[in-house]
Amino acid sequence: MSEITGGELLVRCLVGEGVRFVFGIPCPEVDPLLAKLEQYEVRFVPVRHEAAAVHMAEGLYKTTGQVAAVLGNPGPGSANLIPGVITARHEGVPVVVITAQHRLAIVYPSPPSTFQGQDQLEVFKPVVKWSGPILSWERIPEVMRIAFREMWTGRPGPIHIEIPAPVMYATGDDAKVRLLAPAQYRAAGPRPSEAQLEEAARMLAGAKRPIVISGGGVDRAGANEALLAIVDLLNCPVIGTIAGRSSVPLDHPNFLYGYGPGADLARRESDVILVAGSRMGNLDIPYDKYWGDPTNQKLIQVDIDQRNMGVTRPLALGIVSDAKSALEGLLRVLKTERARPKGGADTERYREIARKWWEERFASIMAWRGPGIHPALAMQTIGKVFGSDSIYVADGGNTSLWAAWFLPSTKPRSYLNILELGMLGTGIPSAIGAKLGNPAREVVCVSGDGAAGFNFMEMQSAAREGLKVRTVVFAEGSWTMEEPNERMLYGRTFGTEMGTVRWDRVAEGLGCQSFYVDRMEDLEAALKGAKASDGPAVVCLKTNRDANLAIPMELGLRFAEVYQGPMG
Ligand SMILES: Cc1ncc(C[n+]2csc(CCOP(=O)(O)OP(=O)(O)O)c2C)c(N)n1
Ligand SMILES: [Mg+2]
Repeated sequence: MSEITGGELLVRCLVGEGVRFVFGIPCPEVDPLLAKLEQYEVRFVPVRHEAAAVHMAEGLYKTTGQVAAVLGNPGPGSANLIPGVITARHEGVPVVVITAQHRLAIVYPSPPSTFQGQDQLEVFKPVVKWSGPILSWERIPEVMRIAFREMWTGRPGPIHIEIPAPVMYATGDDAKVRLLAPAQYRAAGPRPSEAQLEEAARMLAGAKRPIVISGGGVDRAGANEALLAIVDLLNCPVIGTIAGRSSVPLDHPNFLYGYGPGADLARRESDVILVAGSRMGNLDIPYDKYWGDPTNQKLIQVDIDQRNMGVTRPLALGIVSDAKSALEGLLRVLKTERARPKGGADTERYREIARKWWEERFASIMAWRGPGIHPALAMQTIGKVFGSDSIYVADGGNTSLWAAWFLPSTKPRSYLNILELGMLGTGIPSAIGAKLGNPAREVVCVSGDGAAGFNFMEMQSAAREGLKVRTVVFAEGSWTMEEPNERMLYGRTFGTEMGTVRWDRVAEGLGCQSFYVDRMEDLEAALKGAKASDGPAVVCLKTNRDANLAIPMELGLRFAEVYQGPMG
């Protein structure tokens, strides 16, 4: 018989679920767990803010599918986790949130005398998928199973467990522990029925103008190949949603950018639309004017979550399933239905409209010769230096729009953005999480200077951990995205002026290599310098403020419709 602590038992449970990383700040209440991580080959990555710990877990998951755990001490550390946890909930990111707690004699309820007393279960309950305490050593494996089952039911998300210090320190007999492998206590799924697949295949095979819309869920489920095989089989247009930017290659011959007249026409003319892994939220402009008549247009939606079904567009067929098994099944049945590829004339027509429109919208930017640096042209240079094999993490307001338009096409799971909650500041920590999960790949964070300020201290975490993350801060000195409304309605700005920050100098103090660029002709060399750096590197890019403000009108209006509903 050997005695192990609650902390060690918890580590065993986490390892059994594939957890390889724990993010957080140490405290005595979790020391029994921290003391055992190395032995189980779990890497502890200390952070400078607990919310960033959750964003690191987010970057790791989005790029690899791996789940991580995050820690908060009783009171403040746990409170600090909350913004990260809310972001993860919105983004469908599974995370094991572990909050430490005092001995039960002084909490639940916490009297005013309890230092750092916070009844955390009540604080976390509304923001996680599931929350519960572990009140004895014996119940650790069982409660962890409940938590992991909840995490993987439907759309993944954060789950919360709380452990009072005495349970972490308690010991029990190793021999009495029976840990179950994931497949022994939960099942994969949900899966489509054969009847659903046949119905979907019939609709698509019989369609005159089928199109496919690919959302972020395609990336999460690893359904990219199956999706493209369906597109190739039907030879139909494919539109990527904003959140699903890396789910389809932007340079695929059937690709259509979703926010322009090419895709609008394709959506309007189509008789059967297959939507996979997307809620068709307001970012996907689900308004009638951009779609066909719903009485003639059949919509097939594949989503892991029943709650996302038919929310904005009426369905002909909803399939609650993980995208991979649904699309693989659909592909198989489509082949037996002898679906014929379309001639390609429609796709050509849409693409030509899209190409012309794009050229016109962005002509003035391409012709732009200063003064200073245009953020869009800077994005192009970043793409030129870092290429299509890198992982890109975009953060910020207008900066992230330029990134979406001008960074290159990427591999699946390789373009991260914050698209449901839109939490600024996730970029740098997410990039760190992405780098931990993909040590051999370049990870580049492009960030607005507002966004960068939230978690810039994590560049020091990157330096300490020896992680070669490259961060480019677009430092025009403003919360630019908030400016147009002020200017339009009040003829002046208020509060959007941010002041000047020399991010390169801050970065130097944090132990990073640093570069400052204020002339376009110096940018490429600085980026190459960052790429060659032996540790994390920061490029402070002084961009032209007016250029950052000048989003092409039509695109600006589309974004206004995201908030205000359809106009005109
Ligand atoms: C945490 C948080 N606070 C506020 C907002 C609202 N918001 C959206 S974009 C934006 C401006 C972002 O500025 P910056 O990161 O510098 O990018 P820029 O628009 O200047 O390119 C703000 C304040 C938000 N999305 N997240
Ligand atoms: Mg800015």
